[in-house]
Amino acid sequence: MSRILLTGANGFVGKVLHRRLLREGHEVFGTVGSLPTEQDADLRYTVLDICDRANVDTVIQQINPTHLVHLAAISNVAISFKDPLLTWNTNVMGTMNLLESLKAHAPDCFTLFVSSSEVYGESFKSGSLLDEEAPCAPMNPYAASKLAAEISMLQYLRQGMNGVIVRPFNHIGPGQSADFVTGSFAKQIASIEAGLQSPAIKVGNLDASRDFLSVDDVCDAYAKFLSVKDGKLDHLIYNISSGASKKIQAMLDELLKLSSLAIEVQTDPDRLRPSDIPVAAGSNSRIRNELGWAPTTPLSETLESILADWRRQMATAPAMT
Ligand code: A2R
Ligand code: GDD
Repeated sequence: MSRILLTGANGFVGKVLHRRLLREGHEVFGTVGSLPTEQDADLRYTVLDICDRANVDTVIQQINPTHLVHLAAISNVAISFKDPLLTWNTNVMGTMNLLESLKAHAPDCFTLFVSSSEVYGESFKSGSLLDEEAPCAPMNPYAASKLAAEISMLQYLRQGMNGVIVRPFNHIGPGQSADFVTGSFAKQIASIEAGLQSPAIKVGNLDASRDFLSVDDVCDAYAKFLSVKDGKLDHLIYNISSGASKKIQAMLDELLKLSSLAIEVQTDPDRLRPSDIPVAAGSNSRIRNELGWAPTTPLSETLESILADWRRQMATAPAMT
């Protein structure tokens, strides 16, 4: 049994992974920036601001983890454009606080650092499936901060720390915030169906394509990394991707088809970014060959479950005045 420290435990991925690791019989210590107002009864959290080094030291010393899964981050690209300082402080210095603390107090801990496919940035413009050797050329503050955190993590790995860097592509599912594309579209459709919004959906760039995965498949991958014996992996960096990309327009069409209402589509200039990766798709050969991981959830099933979740939430939302 492992003692797993899970940062970002009340985030979208953290909640799914927390339950999954508990089901597998691990001891899991989920940390959160601040306690949620409504807490899931089965999940218990420790408050930890990863930007506060003293707080990090206290928690690492108390828990003495065998594994760290580092999810906590400013995870939204649009927010990173608005607040790059917060993004860098959290994503880079927060990560370094954890690594420094592990080096001092739990040097044998295995760290799974969750980076992002966003680090490839401009390289996606080649239009080909990118593998882990593709050059990294971030196109936004979020991606730049994740790459900086990767570079700092590599120093610790070179100095003998045990761990791995993963680059997940877009992962979606019920529970994801409406700040992300499928959550935004599904929430609006459910609001319209519930009579809470006029029958028009606001969208951003529909021409972009992304490599989408279900959050459950991504959590499967994370669990596989944690179960590798002695943390001995052949590489330091792994993509987590489906290997195919899908247009945002096609995702919208599929979600709209799940509703019987006629809904107008309106471009909202506020949803367009100063720069947006046009097409993102990643090779998953490395993780497939070395860990035997492959995604199994059909995208259509994931979209249905996201919309069903928003319909449930909207059924209890206050009516439009
Ligand atoms: O601050 P909170 O309690 O809302 O927790 C957020 C946490 N977080 C922090 N935790 C500790 N100290 C901080 N200074 C701090 N700042 C943020 O990170 C939140 O629960 C979590 C991120 O959750 P989400 O935004 O829902 O991200 P998601 O989709 O679960 O992504 C997980 C990871 C991230 O590293 C992404 O960049 C990557 O996967 O794609
Ligand atoms: N958020 C949002 N809202 N995006 C929209 C919208 C909208 O209304 N309309 C179109 N888009 C487009 C965005 O311009 C982008 O091209 C695409 O949909 C996906 O946007 P997001 O869902 O916000 O995700 P992301 O690709 O910027 O980043 C996500 O994936 C990364 C992995 O590749 C995040 O989950 C990151 O944390 C993650 O690292």
